[in-house]
Amino acid sequence: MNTQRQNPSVVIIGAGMTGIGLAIKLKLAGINNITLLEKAGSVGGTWRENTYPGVACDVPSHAYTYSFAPNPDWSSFFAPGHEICAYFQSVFDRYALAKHTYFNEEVTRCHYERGRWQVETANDKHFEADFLFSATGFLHRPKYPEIPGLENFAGPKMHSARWDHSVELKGKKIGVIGTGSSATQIIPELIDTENTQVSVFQRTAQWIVHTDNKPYSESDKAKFRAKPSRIERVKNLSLYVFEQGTTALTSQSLFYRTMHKLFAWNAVRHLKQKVKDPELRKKLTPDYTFGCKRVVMNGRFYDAMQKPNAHLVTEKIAKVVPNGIVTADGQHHELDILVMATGFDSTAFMRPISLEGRDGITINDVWRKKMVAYRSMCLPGFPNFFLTLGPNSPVGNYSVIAISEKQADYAIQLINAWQSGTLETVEVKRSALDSWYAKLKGKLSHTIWASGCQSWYLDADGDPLTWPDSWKAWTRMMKTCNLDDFEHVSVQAQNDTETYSLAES
Ligand code: NA7
Repeated sequence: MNTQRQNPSVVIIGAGMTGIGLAIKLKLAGINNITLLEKAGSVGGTWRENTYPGVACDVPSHAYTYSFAPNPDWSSFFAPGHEICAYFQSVFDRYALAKHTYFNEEVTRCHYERGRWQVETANDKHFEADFLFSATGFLHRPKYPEIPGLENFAGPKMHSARWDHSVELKGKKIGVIGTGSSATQIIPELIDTENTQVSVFQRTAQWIVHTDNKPYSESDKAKFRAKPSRIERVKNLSLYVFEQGTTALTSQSLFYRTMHKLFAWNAVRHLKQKVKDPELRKKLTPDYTFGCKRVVMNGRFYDAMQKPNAHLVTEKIAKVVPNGIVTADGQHHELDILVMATGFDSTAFMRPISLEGRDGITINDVWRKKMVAYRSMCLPGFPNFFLTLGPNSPVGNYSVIAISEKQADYAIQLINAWQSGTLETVEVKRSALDSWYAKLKGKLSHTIWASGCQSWYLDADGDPLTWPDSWKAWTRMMKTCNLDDFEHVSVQAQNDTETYSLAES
């Protein structure tokens, strides 16, 4: 191993789920010179920011857990947001990451100069590193609706990801725009709050898979503690179900086409069983293919929408006025509070951070035509830079923790290749990115996500930003690095007697 490269320095932007997991994976791989830069004052990323009533994960808790830190203490099958945030804090503490972390340090600019990454923050601090990781997540920039008059609303108005807990909800007329995963968690809570009237403005009906959120008793937790293999069983079974669901959205095989039909049939059956009023049922029935938008996992929304203080509005919103919303049919819906559960800008990725690679090339230059990254992580012109949860990394509804761990393992293989001198720098070839994406694109156009609905899975051209194949295919791809796809493979290293092997991790 090249002695100068034995102790690479690494900067990770973001101390959320991905940043924490990545720092730990690097430490476990013997890479200890790590700096985590976090813009907020605490860890947790999206789970710190989303504190709306009812916030919970839509992936089972034991499957939304780091492989190296199982948690016997989850309170329920789908854990609430605050508990997930506390879990990340506990893992952060257990692995002593505080000494690596700078809080309230918002990264504004990163540029590659003199063979290293120069990182600047809003506080005018400067960091330098051999490797740079963006771990900013992809659902962190709230998307506000563009509705005439929105700025004129006189009462409290808030995005689901910016919940204002000082706002009194009791006795209020509340409008909720949106019926996605966040909205369907918030709405039952608002409806069950004393004396509220809740108007739900639905633009598109959702496909909803019914989930029961079973609490874990103290005795369940004791059993998990006594026998960790029980946790593994629950985790593996949950992930298996998600894996099958994902394959049903991407595979063309008869078996999975049939499974896809069964998923859709089951969702319709659930809707029919739950919602008795035919008119309400019709309004809640989606008119596009199952899975085209991210499938909503929820067990309370349909019941809540049948309560007397729930009002489903499907007329298009025409404008917002100081005391409510006026719909296209001219009806005025009087409101005291307006909630915008309108999702996130899923295409921002690390932006607005200014990212400049070799020779001044910027992220906006490289993404001008298409937002793509080789294996969703590497960009030509950006040596020793890794994007986590980048374009085409969502594998259906699969656990993003599992995805981010595989990405960490993949990056570590490439860092090891750099350490050994096999790669002078870790920089993917443009041709490799183009041919990788060409193969992907061929498959993307046949997926459910490209079947004609609007969703946060799509880029500006309408191409899905998801992985178009199974979880198994994705893990196969991430297991090994094809070094021929990278620039600057060292001739000396190629001739070295000490051969470098890409170990499976
Ligand atoms: P989503 O899934 O993007 O849902 C946003 C919702 O807001 C969806 O129902 C949208 O309707 C609706 N929306 C957005 N803009 C408007 C306007 N202008 N007018 C009316 N309705 C609007 O965001 P979530 O926060 O629920 O979930 C994001 C992810 O977080 C989720 O997938 C999980 O992975 C966790 P549309 O369907 O576009 O017609």
